[in-house]
Amino acid sequence: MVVNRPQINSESVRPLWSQAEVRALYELPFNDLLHRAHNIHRQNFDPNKVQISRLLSIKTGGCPEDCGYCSQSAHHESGLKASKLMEVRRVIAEATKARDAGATRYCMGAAWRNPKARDMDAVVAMVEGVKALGMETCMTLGMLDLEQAARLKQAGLDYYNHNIDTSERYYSEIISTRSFADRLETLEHVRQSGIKVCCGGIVGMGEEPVDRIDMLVTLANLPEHPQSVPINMLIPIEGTPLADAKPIEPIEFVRVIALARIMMPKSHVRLSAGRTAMTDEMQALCFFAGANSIFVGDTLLTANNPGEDKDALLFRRLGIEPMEREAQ
Ligand code: SAM
Ligand code: DTB
Ligand code: SF4
Repeated sequence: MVVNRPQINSESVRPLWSQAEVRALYELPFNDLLHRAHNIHRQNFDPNKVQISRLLSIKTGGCPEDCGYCSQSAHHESGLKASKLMEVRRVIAEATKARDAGATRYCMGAAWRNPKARDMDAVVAMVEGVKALGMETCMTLGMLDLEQAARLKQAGLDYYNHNIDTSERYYSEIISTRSFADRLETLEHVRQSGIKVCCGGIVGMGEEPVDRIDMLVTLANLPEHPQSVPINMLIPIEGTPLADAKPIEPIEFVRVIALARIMMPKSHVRLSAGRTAMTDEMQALCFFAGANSIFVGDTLLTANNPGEDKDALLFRRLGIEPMEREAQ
């Protein structure tokens, strides 16, 4: 079956994706979908290079939001101990270790609904300090107003991570303390301030294929494609409402990666949370389908991640090399 690209929307230089068109892609025979995704991947990237990011939780737990998947929400009994904002010099010391181990991007995450005015000086000092190490910087701090986004841009922040997580339809099943529209608003502030957008979502939260498709349609139809698109596979956390969610079937997960690659050809597609539950073969299929970024290290923010030894071995077996840092 041939799936044609839609007409160019008169208001946009970029064709907009329709639900029907993406569904047709999603339902292609697996080999046809992968062939298509891999060709697009090769046209835009070196297929044997994967970008390496490292995460640090700079403020853990006690979050006022009620995201049903998250260990850090104060609404759930996950057993996680909450902590205060980390000291700037500790953050720089951790980033130095990550740089020396080969990471080119450092992502700092805080369990906040939004940063308070009193937090901004420390957060800005973290961006400046990590930047001075020669790394790309990324932060994920919850909602930002335009002024906060501009301040982070001025400090040298390269990326801001803010996920839409799922479809607009399914969003209220997962989170009740904010709306899908709130998410889009912060993304607009980030874009307006000139910071690159890192935006993706989670699959395996009991959603239907239509929700995965709608999520990707929203991402790919944003005014600009997010430069980075993290696709997380739910890590079920005990004590959270999604602890027993039905896992996504591995082949379905690879299909989501392939769609993200086809729909956002020049974006980095990150194989994010959930790799400890994936076989090497599943990850290899994801790289073939167009994933070209991962988080390394034993821990993500609070949950486990394959250690660096395991990833180094996987890269060797697949002939994959770390991608150099982008020219600034
Ligand atoms: N508080 C900020 C926010 O929500 O934007 C930043 C940190 S938050 C933990 C970053 C992202 O991690 C979430 O948007 C979600 O996509 C992902 N995430 C959190 N818990 C997860 C889990 N258990 N499994 C998979 N992804 C998860
Ligand atoms: C993203 O999309 N995934 C990362 C990063 N952005 C901040 C976070 C994954 C978190 C996994 C659960 C945890 O470690 O608590
Ligand atoms: Fe808070 Fe972010 Fe976790 Fe939601 S995902 S509970 S906003 S830390």
